[in-house]
Amino acid sequence: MHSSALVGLLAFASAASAIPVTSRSAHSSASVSNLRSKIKNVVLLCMENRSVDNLLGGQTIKGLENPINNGPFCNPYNVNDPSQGQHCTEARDYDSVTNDPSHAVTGNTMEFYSDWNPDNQAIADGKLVANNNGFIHEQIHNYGSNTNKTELAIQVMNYYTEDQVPVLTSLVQNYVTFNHWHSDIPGPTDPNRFALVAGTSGGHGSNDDSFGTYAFTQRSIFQQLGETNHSWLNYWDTAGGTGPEAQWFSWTKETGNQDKVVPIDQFYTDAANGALPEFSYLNPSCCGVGTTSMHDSGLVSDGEAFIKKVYDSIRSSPQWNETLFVLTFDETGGFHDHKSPSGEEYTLEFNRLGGRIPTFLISPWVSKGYVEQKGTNYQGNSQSYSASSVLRTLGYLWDFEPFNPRVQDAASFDHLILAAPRNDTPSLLPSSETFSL
Ligand SMILES: *[C@@H]1O[C@H](CO)[C@@H](O)[C@H](O)[C@H]1NC(C)=O
Ligand SMILES: *[C@@H]1O[C@H](CO)[C@@H](O)[C@H](O)[C@H]1NC(C)=O
Ligand SMILES: *[C@@H]1O[C@H](CO)[C@@H](O)[C@H](O)[C@H]1NC(C)=O
Ligand SMILES: CC(=O)N[C@H]1CO[C@H](CO)[C@@H](O)[C@@H]1O
Repeated sequence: MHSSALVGLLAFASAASAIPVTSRSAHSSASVSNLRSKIKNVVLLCMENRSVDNLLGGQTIKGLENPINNGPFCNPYNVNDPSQGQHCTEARDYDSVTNDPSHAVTGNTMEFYSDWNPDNQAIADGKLVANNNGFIHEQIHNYGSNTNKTELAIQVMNYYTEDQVPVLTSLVQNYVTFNHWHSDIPGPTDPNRFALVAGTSGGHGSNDDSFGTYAFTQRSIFQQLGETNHSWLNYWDTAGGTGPEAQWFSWTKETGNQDKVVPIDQFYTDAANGALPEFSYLNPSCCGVGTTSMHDSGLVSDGEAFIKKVYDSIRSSPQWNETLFVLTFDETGGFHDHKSPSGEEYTLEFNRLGGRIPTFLISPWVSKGYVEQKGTNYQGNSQSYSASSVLRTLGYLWDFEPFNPRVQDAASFDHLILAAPRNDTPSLLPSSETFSL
């Protein structure tokens, strides 16, 4: 056979295949040029405070490591006194968890290491490994005096069934779900949201007052795109509660880009009119019943209704055929997850990842019902994904260098973009009903 015919045959075979190429081809010029030729618009939605084992714990798809596939997983009521018993993961959780589990740096440390002050050097040396055993202990420590301890254990250990989260179940079955996507910082909301748009928490480990004041001088994705003539808008739910991240950066104000922070309702009309910018960053509302972020105190079903509304409007948009919708979370919210934060050293320099969070790629250009395992960094090393993976991949799409070594070292997901589009994507997601125990 003539060699060019063989090449043609192979190209056809790979275009027709539903199986994506391995993460070993991430960062390659072929993968990057495929990404650039297929994806023109990216929609990024970051929800609030849920772990993989909590929200996707009942998903039966193969390859996703979670309580229903690999559990049950158990935590003791007291990490220092096994005689107090334990609670194991079960298939039921509340629609709203009012005793917000701790996800501050100290709370996360207890949850992962069963100790508020683990030996940092032993962790750095790999001698002390997280056992993910302290979730109930931390919850009882915070709420135990007046509250039924079994209820507290259920709050952090139990998980949602496929029926309880029909919108997410449909996304799992129709698109790409990551098995190893961790929050960038083992701590709370704002530092993790900062990491998603800037690749760093800028040294911040808590939701301190400096967020929200155009105070940060770090380079953000908004500045990067603005300076290279790529269009962007930060659509936010004006009920507030998360971000809007574009307002955190001094660049936004100094360059007169405050008007790029717009109400979320405009997202739906822009999608319908084929007028979405190249980069749409979406902020859900938070926190409590009636808000959309899936934050513990809100209803998971309200969050599902919001995701459905966003999905349905992108899916019916004239821009659908060129759009990649990335749905992720900021951090684990203090809900149990059995996977250790893979990681480098534990120090307050924030060079260790947090727990696993649900993350999806949604597009006609990704495989159906595919679970992605670990990724690969630019040097070919196996790596967990994290928020920095978004900036790493967007750098390939829109031709910019990683903002810092952490982003440079992140696994990218360009290889998950197919060579041919699918024509079997659901035109609407199912409706979510409110449920109760
Ligand atoms: C998407 O559809 C438009 C309009 O039909 C077309 O011009 C464009 O080439 C398509 N994009 C891709 C990546 O197929
Ligand atoms: C605590 O909660 C559990 C689980 O809901 C329940 O079975 C138990 O009766 C409760 N205990 C008390 C003392 O209310
Ligand atoms: C962006 O657009 C402006 C105005 O058209 C132009 O002067 C500038 O060179 C462009 N910058 C880049 C990086 O393309
Ligand atoms: C929006 C928000 O802040 N959500 C929760 C997640 O984490 C932070 C930090 O601990 C909590 O304050 C919030 O309740």
